[in-house]
Amino acid sequence: EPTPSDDSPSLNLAGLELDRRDFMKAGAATGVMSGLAGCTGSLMNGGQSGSNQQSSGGSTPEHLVEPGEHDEYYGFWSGGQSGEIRVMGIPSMRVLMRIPVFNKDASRGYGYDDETRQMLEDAGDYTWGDNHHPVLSETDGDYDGEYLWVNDKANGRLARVNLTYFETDAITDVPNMQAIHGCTVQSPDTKYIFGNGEFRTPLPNDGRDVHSPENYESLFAAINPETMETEWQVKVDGNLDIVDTDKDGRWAISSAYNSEEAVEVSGMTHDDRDYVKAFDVPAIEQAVENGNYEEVNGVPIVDGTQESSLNQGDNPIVRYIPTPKSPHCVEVEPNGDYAMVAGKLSPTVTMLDIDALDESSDPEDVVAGRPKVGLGPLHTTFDGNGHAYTSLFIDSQAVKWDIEAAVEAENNSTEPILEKQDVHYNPGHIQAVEAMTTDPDGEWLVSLNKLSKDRFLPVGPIHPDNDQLIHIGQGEKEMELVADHPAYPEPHDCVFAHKDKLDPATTWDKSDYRTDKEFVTQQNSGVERTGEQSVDVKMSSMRSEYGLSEFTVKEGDEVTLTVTNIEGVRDIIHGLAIPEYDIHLAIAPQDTQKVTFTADKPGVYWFYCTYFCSALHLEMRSRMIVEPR
Ligand code: CUK
Ligand code: CUA
Repeated sequence: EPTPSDDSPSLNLAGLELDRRDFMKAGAATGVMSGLAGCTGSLMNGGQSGSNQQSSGGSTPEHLVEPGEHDEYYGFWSGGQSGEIRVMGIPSMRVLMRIPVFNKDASRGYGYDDETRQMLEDAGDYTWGDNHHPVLSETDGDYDGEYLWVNDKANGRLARVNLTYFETDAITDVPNMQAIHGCTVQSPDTKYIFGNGEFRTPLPNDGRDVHSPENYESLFAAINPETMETEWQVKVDGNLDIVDTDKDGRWAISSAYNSEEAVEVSGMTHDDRDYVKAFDVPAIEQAVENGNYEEVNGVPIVDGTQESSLNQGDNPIVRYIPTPKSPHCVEVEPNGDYAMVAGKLSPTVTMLDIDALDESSDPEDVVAGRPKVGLGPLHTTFDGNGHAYTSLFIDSQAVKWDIEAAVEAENNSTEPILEKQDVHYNPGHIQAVEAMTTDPDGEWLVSLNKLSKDRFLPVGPIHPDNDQLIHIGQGEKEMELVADHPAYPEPHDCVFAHKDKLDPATTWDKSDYRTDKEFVTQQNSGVERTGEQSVDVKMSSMRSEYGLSEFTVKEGDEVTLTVTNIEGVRDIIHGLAIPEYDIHLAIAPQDTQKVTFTADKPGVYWFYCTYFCSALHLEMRSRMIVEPR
């Protein structure tokens, strides 16, 4: 008997829940705000003050990764408003590393050395980002372990993380887009990274049309994965939300809301329907090639609105498929047959038949199934065995359902719902191992719960999220909750790759240096005055000294300090901190870091190593002497 973490006193699958579904349907159908308020109210306040009704969590033997053993999967978590990516092991749920992306992070020297500081400056010079959707590069529909991309919802940016070095190597500020929300790689071979500009703004957003919301636009962008340049954009009606692609490189399918194009919630929820947008990628490429675009800020923008001439006739570049109001996510299942559109306000998942996009001009033909999964469906993931798992925000559950049974249920009374697992509480994304490939492994699933409420020791009014690990069996009914995991605010999504698909470096290869940096040995450590007020300082670092025991500059000099870690063995990292100069470098074996600063404070500054590297780590320090001018 499921015991949903809900305030409804005796919610059960057969009775009360149906009543509530009907209640919600009535609200959505009539557009009556009181009906919707019952629903969005729950969505906003997280539903209910839940109590811990299921005593689970902790480690089970199958979940335990013994000391010295490795996890089976890498998990990459978005960090939300922290701006970082977190690397975790599955199934241990141990945090293995944090990768700063849109945020400065002294522990890795990110944003402090010249190269990463310049990268952040060039990408708008913001100090934070809001990353939601980490996605992995694919070759032939499988993760190839090369790169990860992630969006910045706050500032309309896209970043790339190099998975050889586990560091951010590119950030692009995508033109004409204020908030990139949905973000995905184009399967099967990562020809593009697609980003959805969620917020509608004037084009360009330079002060024109500020009081004319009817002229605001929401854009879909195709970004080159190598150059990180935006190749083209498509403007559409409504606000774009989440995007996924088919498995053949033809369609990118986006959820969308606010077809009313209102600027307030009441207007955004007025109509009964919204429209999923299916972008016909080759058709858009053709339109660009034919010159059917306007150029704004250097990017070709193709008109994909419903009135556009490119959308008349039998081969529109964007198909508008009606769905229940304000759907949340789109996820394409591993075979590439169906795209699952989670209802959010509707208790259903709308299944779109991807082949039918091409075969029928009647959008209603495209809907292959509408399983009733429960209240507040947000995201769906897959185990590769014909099952889908949908998160239910309001019901606080993960629901397992059978994909083919859901299609058949349209014509007979097949019951596609197999099992419901309580989660704690109010899940957003749900993700199974390798779920975005054409051949997921099944076995593990993580529910990213937005609220943890009573699950952990209280730590003040800002609570962690709760990421829960669920074992998923190969049979019909086998979801088992095995661990709770508090998460720093705030992951939205994650993606898991088998460990064999990655090949991380243990030391740097200097031929991989991204910018022009000299590898400094002990012999060529030294100081060179390059101008009246500029000095080049170069030095090596190894256990347990820097290549220079001191260097002297003059007050006001611009100092360019280049430091190489000449260690050849893994895990011997040297740091370099300069007190009162706000400088910290973290230098991996065979890596070189460079920092440029003005020596504006005369005095003696003991710069020292921050990574505990040897028994003489504490002694690993030298003097920077800044002589008064
Ligand atoms: S998401 Cu961005 S609002 Cu459901 Cu993928 Cu959390
Ligand atoms: Cu080098 Cu501590």
